Amino acid sequence: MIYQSFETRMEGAVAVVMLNRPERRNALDEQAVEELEHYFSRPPAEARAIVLAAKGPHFCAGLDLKEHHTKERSPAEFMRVCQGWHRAFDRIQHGGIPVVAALQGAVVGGGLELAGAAHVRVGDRTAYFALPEGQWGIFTGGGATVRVARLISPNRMIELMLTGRVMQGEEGMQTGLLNYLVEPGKAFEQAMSLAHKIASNAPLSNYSIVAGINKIWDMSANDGLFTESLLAALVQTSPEVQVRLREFVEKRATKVAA
Ligand code: 1HE
Repeated sequence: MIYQSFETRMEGAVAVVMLNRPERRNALDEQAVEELEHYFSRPPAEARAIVLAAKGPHFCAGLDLKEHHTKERSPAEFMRVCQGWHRAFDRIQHGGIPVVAALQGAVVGGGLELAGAAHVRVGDRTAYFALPEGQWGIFTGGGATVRVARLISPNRMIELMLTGRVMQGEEGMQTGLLNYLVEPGKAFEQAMSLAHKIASNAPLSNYSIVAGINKIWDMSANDGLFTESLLAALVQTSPEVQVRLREFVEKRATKVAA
């Protein structure tokens, strides 16, 4: 399938999804969100990790404000728009394939919600984060109250939204939004390198890591521990474990090194 809002390609076992509307700062219109849902619902069978990146100096300016302005949606219509964003970003977060986001420039509003659905975030020093919805008299609708609040804390999210303050990369690191902060222009390279490393893990381990940990976070401790034991029972007894552990036993495996 050819997508209008992003380009896709494979680099080895890593799939690349590159937002490609830099002239609109990669703002997300309805079509873009539908396309993201379509892609992340059926990523290429050979993909073991996905890098989500964007062309141009900005990762994503969030909701397409021009489309929203033109369409003058009713409450029911916009509720459906939001639920479309939720479906798409749920596919990213819970699809079972690790997603590494490469961020530069504006990562704002729905752009931050999109980045928040990835599992690892690499920002370069041009990246900045904001939730400027208050300025337009709107609210988040792409999952920030759940994902961004969980990443940076509800308290920080409330303050960011009330003041419209912009958070820079260092603060992104301190608050847990970013996993890596790299020099300008280097986010994609770093994200690809991490994705190749991630892709070398056993797929079932990766599935449990990205789909399991977030799901278990929503459960009671009791349910979480039970679910962990079920996941571990499946993963630890899969045939691939025998092969990988034989390498360890026969002293052929790479050691954990400080
Ligand atoms: C857009 C959008 C957009 C740019 N929708 N068209 N998001 C925001 O509040 C971000 C609003 N945008 C900005 O603050 C700035 O555009 C940026 C900081 C992202 C980039 O600034 P700059 O100087 O590089 O570009 P620009 O000149 O402002 O924009 C270039 C073009 O992109 C221009 O169009 P042109 O036809 O005049 O060339 C802009 O109109 C267009 N553009 N951002 C549509 N967002 C599910 S709810 C989610 C809630 C939200 O996401 S609220 C949106 C938050």
